[in-house]
Amino acid sequence: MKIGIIGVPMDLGASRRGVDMGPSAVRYAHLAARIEELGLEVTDFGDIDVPVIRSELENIDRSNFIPEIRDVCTSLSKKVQEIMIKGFIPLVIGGDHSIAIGTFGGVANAGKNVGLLWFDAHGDFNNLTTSQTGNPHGMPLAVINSDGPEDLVSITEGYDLCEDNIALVGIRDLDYKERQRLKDTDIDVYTISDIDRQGIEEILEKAIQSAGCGTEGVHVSFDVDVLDPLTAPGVGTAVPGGLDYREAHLALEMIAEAGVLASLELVEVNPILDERNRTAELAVELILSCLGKNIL
Ligand code: HAR
Ligand code: MN
Ligand code: MN
Ligand code: MN
Repeated sequence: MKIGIIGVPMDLGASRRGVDMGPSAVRYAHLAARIEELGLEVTDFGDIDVPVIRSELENIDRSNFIPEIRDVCTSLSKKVQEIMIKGFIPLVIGGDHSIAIGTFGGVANAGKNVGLLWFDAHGDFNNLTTSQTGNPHGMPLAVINSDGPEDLVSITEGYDLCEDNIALVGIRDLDYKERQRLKDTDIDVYTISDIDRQGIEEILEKAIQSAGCGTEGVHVSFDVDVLDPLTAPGVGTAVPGGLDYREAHLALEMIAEAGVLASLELVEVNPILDERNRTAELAVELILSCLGKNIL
């Protein structure tokens, strides 16, 4: 297995600044060396260029940055597609979750038939009309499912991802309209309360089966805010009551064990809010679990 790292230092899709520093924080937690220790080949392809925007953005509606997000996602999509065709498993490090549009665009264009496993506290299923914040990082799943600003939708267009092959895990914070929109789809939503009742193992079995059914593999998009903020304080948009340390590891270990991983993305690490880089260190550990690290 060859792993190709791509960093996307962009925070233009979120109100809170800082997730643009996520790729550095995760690299400084020894991402590449730790993957090599697993016996895998690693190439770091560096970062996607992201325009530098002045820092005083407090009152600016982030939907104004859709052209910049489109450009970043377009470059990312090309890079992901290119390395995937060369036989790498893309490992994309964000960045806010709007980069998922570019990552998935690349995976989709690389010619593999994949499903999508989305770990998140949020649904990321808004569009410009339903969003209460205008923040594009609350929209990428809707965009991938062909609803949203045309500039962004066009990046994943041409790939027919069936709603049946999308599974969300760990959800606990949906906006009112977003919730109804999700219910009107065939997307499988495994909420945190489903996990409370059935346990993470049973939920992952179902989610992997659901996302992967009839495909050649799954793309995993992991928003670190799916984790409990006590375990992962350095996240863009913290929501109490998330996955604990072992639940998150087990979920990713099960993906590795199922042998279905086509590509992996980890987003929303915010070093400004972190404590001594521990969320980035956890991010590295979780990536290792997803790439097949066993305890024994
Ligand atoms: N649903 C809210 C919104 O649309 C919050 C979205 C927060 N999104 C992320 N990514 N952190 O999951 O604004
Ligand atoms: Mn998200
Ligand atoms: Mn989220
Ligand atoms: Mn399904």
